[in-house]
Amino acid sequence: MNTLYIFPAAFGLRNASPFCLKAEMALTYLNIDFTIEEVSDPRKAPKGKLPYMDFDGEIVADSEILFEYLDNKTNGQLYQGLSSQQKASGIAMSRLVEDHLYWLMVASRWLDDTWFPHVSKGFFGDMPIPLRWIVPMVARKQVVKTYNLHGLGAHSLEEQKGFARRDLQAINDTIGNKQYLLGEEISVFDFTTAAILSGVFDNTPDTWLTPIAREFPTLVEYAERVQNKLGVYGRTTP
Ligand SMILES: N[C@@H](CCC(=O)N[C@@H](CS)C(=O)NCC(=O)O)C(=O)O
Repeated sequence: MNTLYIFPAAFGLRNASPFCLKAEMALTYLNIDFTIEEVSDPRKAPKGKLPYMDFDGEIVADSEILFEYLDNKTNGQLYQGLSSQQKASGIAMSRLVEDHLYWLMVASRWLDDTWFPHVSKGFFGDMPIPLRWIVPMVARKQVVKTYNLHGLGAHSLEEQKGFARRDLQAINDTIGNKQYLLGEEISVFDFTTAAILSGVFDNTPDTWLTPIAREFPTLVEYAERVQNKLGVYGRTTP
C-alpha cells in the first residue's frame, strides 16, 4: 500500500502545496498505484513538512528525496533520457522555483493582510473556536520569521515584486519556444516548475503575484500543458 500525505484542499486548490502536487505528478507519470491521505497539521509529518510518502511502511519525506527514491525504484525511469547538462539545468531551475519563487508565493498569501483571511479560513477554518482565531496568528508569526531569515522579508513589496518578475521572466525565457523546460518532451523538472505555477495561477482569489505571472502568457500555457499531459491538476476543478 502506497500512501501520499498532502494538505487538504484550500482556496481553490485541490492540492495547496506545490511540493505535494509535484509528488503526485511524479507518481502518476510513473503509473505507481497510490492513495492520498490529507494531513492538516504538518508537525505530524516525519520532517515537519508535507509531502511524505509511505511505501508499505517505508517512509520517504521531502519531494526531491522522493524523486530520488522513485527513480531508483523504477530503474531510472524518472530522470530517463536526460543528459547531465539537462539535469544540471533542471536542478538549477528547481532551486529557483522552490527556494526563491516559492517564498514569494508564500508571502503573497500569508503576509498580505488582504489575502491572509483566505489562508486562515482555508487551513484553519475547521478548528474549534478559540483555536481558529489563535493558531493562524501563531502560524503567521512563524512564516514572518522564516521569510525574514530567508532574506526576502527585508525588501519592500515593490522590490519583492521585482524579484518575482525576474524569476518568472527566467522561467519564461528558459521555456522559450519549446513545449517543456528542457525540450519537446516532458521531464521531472516540469513537475516541479508547473506545480509552483499552478499555485500562483490557480489560488483564488488572485494574490499580488498572480497578475505578475500572467504578464507571461507562455507560462500560463505551459502550466496548463504540463497538467493536461499528466491529468493531474493543482486546482479544484480541472
Ligand atoms: N523540501 C520540502 C519542502 C516541503 C514544504 O515546504 N512543505 C510545506 C508546504 S508547501 C510545509 O509542509 N510547510 C509546513 C511548515 O513549514 O510548517 C519538499 O520538497 O518536500
